[in-house]
Amino acid sequence: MDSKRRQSMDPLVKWLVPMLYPDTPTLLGLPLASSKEDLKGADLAIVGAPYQGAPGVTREYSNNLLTPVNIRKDSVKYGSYLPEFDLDPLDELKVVDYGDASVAVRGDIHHTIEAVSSKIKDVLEVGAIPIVIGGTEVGSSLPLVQELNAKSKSGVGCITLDAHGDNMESHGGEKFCGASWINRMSELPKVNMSNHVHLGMRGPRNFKEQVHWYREKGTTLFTSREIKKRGMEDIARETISTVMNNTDKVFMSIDYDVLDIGCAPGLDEPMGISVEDLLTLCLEVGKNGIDGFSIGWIPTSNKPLHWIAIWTFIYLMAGIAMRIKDSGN
Ligand SMILES: [Mn+2]
Repeated sequence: MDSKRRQSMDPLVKWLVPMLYPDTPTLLGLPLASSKEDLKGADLAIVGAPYQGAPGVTREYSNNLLTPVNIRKDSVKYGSYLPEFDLDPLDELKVVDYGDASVAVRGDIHHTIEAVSSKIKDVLEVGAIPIVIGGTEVGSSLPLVQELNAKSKSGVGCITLDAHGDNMESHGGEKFCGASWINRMSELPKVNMSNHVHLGMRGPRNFKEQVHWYREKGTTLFTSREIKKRGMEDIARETISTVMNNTDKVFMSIDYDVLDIGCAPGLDEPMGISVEDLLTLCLEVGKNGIDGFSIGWIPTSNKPLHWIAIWTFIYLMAGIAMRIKDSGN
């Protein structure tokens, strides 16, 4: 199929969008990049990270493996034109779906990181922006920031959104897990934590030591109370200037529990930010330039959360498209 995207209801009704698996379309019906060769000329490329995460921390993990597949399935009802900006980001950007990393050893985090990194490397090599989906952050956001670290000359600016710190030294004896991946990120040579902004942290699943660790390392920490008080536009401005200060790469990772429980059913933290705040940030980050984006953590098969995740990706693309239009390229 040569259509670069779904432009009417027909392809959906007739199931004519490009298929990644027999029952799974590409994200938004984007062209499928089956090989590294197919990535050439792409501005952005989707990489799925089918990783299960560790069991047994009282949450529903059982669908993590399928996060990249489920999000793709729930995406095909959307096009990409946004009336609110009279803009179709896919008029400006070539975006492809590069499929899933082949995580052959289920549950092995080091193998997962290697498999996901290899796909990310391919995307970066052609000068495209990797958009990683799934992986519970340690298997998606961590390999992404590692690869940007390897490419960076002056430093990587990091934007992370999460109700939780995710910065423990280790959890249950595991140094590479969802609760510790930001600690591993801080050890990368091109990551200066004064270029790190952590947004939306709140609530009683965090420990005092985690907040102190962030303060000591120089991270800018915005709790969701502070975001609400100051307003996201102001917070977004400060976030962007902090992560772009003397860096040449910027990356963003979203744990959707940053959202209030009222708009993230199935996730477990009240008092979070709104969907509008999240989308505002994505748009602003896109407008200012980004080198990698990770949709890391959606533990349920809850469709509304998938829809929100797809919107964040579309708003990020809209920001990038506005940037391209403004620069006249
Ligand atoms: Mn979290």
